[in-house]
Amino acid sequence: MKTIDTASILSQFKITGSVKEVKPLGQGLINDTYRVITEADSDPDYVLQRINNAVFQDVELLQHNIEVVTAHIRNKLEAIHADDIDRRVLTFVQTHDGKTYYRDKDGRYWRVMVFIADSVTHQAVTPHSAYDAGKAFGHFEQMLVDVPERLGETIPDFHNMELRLRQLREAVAADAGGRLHEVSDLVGLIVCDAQEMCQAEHLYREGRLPKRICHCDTKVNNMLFDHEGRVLCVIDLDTVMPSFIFSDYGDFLRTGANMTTEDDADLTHVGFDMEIFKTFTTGYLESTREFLTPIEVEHLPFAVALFPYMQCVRFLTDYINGDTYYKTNYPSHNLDRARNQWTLYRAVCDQKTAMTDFIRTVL
Ligand code: GN1
Ligand code: MG
Repeated sequence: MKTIDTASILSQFKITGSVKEVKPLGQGLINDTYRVITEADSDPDYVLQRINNAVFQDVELLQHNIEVVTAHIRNKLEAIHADDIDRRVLTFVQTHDGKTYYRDKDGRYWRVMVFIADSVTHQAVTPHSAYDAGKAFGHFEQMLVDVPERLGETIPDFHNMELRLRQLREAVAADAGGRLHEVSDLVGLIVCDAQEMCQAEHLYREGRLPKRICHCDTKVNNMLFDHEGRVLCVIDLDTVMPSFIFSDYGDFLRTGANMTTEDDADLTHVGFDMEIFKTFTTGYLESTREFLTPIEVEHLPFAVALFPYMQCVRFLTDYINGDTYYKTNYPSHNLDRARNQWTLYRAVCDQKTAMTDFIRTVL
């Protein structure tokens, strides 16, 4: 990788103070993120991020969405006189020509946010933090139900199951990585359930399911907590776009309620934690019950199954393509991820009735 002249990039932005150190931050699979530490305590630290424009091809639209959403949330927080607003919503730093991103001479895109002081991220959830996360991601959606303009999709059809299956079929047909013979069993299993897993797209076409502004990457590590364990703020806003609320609800449980990490190759570790399901669902419904429609509520258990299924399809597609999308650490990494997600999907399917019953009792 080419060395990055962070000083020259940072000089494009209206940051205050002088930079002491720039070091890598976080574990995202898509963007490259750095923490920028400034000399004086009176100056904030910053987060410098290279936007992966192979994944997010319309950076202008992406940053526009983020500007609209953060401004909308800030207005709402101001209206209720919330305290500590700068730690409850992200602040993007402008460039000297008034943009929230900078394109360097090599065509790479950069942006800078204020680092939220005294905040931590968690990689795993507890029943307690899952409740808080449910409330916070639900509240995030609730604050955005009345965004005054139509936002674009930063990755078109990002969580469209029909598209993801089409991409799998194309990968299978091309077999670019020469790996199809290793995975035909899993491809077969996926195909068997394909029809059922495309329900949301059907309902949408029939006009029975709305799209709303969703976060679309609701992992616990995409929220900041204070040192007392309270949620401060939802971060990683690249995928904020119109989607089915299933995205936020289902994708959180995909990582949060899996009893192990999404790439654990020992499938005996994979399982669906009903305790996490219950607390997350309780928090989520507290924030969203006012605006969710009966069809949305009824399909929440479907959403819990949809996301491991979809992520299995996405990892498997990338494996067959020869690992062109996700960062991998070893050759079978994407395949291990795909088998892990399939195992989780099966575990979730076994709990469908229990999930439906629980949601009924909450409501
Ligand atoms: C990617 O970079 P990260 O970890 O936030 C991906 C998600 C996947 C996830 C799987 C834009 O998110 O959709 O669920 O990896 N984001 C994009 O770990 O594709
Ligand atoms: Mg992330």
